[in-house]
Amino acid sequence: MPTFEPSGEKEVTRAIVEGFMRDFHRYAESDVIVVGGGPSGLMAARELSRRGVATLIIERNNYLGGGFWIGGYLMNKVTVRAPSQKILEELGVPFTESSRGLYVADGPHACSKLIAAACDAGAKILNMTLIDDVILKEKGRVGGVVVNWTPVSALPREITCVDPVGLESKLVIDATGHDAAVVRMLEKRGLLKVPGYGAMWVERSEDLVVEHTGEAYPGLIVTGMAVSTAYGLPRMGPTFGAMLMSGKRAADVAYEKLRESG
Ligand code: 48F
Repeated sequence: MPTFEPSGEKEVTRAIVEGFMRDFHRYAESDVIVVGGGPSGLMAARELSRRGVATLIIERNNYLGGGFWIGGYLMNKVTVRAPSQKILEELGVPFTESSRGLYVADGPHACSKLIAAACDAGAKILNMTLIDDVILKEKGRVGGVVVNWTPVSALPREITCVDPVGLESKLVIDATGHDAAVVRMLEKRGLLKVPGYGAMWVERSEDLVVEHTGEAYPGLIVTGMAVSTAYGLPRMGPTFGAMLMSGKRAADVAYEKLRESG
């Protein structure tokens, strides 16, 4: 039988508080904030982190992965169309070919590998955290986000008035899926017009989403299904290749912008 070291409750508590505070203090300012930890956001964060970019993922849920855990209709299989199976290979996700150029993998396996890849690359995660607003800096450029604990939003306003806090970054990536939460905040302020996503058409939507991935507003890059909402592009259903590729593209665009600005 193992004999455990004699750390007690207070040491456990201090370890958690100190670890959290160290990260929170450090990431009050990052190079890039990725809002949303689904497939596109995780991919973008992984690609940026592995290039040494300080990247913080903000996720409203306790868990990361968004819609990548399960495929369509609550079934545990996810699909990707060629050439995005190469990303599954890169992540070490097993898959089989279902029909020509269409590949299928287990959702939990694919999702956990992608989360691990983002963490291994050095991305930091702030979960149970909801975006409340954007920070607008010089010339109206997006310069970070305003956040609060997710549970605060579930409490009646009469009994809680918890001010949010601001986290600064050089760039923000909206990876919040169909919600396009950051884009919608700019719309609410009259700064963007958002058509919302169109009807399903998988053959068109994957190419279009990757093609339109990029800066939608100064300081704000859009990736994944948020692209479809932002530009009125067709939705694609339970196929994820474009999410992975769009995440990669968002990272490339962000990296280039960081380099340009020195
Ligand atoms: O929805 P989600 O998986 O977005 P995605 O990366 O991938 C879309 C696919 O899952 C699927 C599809 C195409 O295959 O149609 O839907 O574009 O992940 C979005 C993540 O963002 C979080 C949300 O909980 C999820 O994990 N999120 C959404 N709004 C907020 C947020 C918010 N306001 N603050 C923080 N996180």
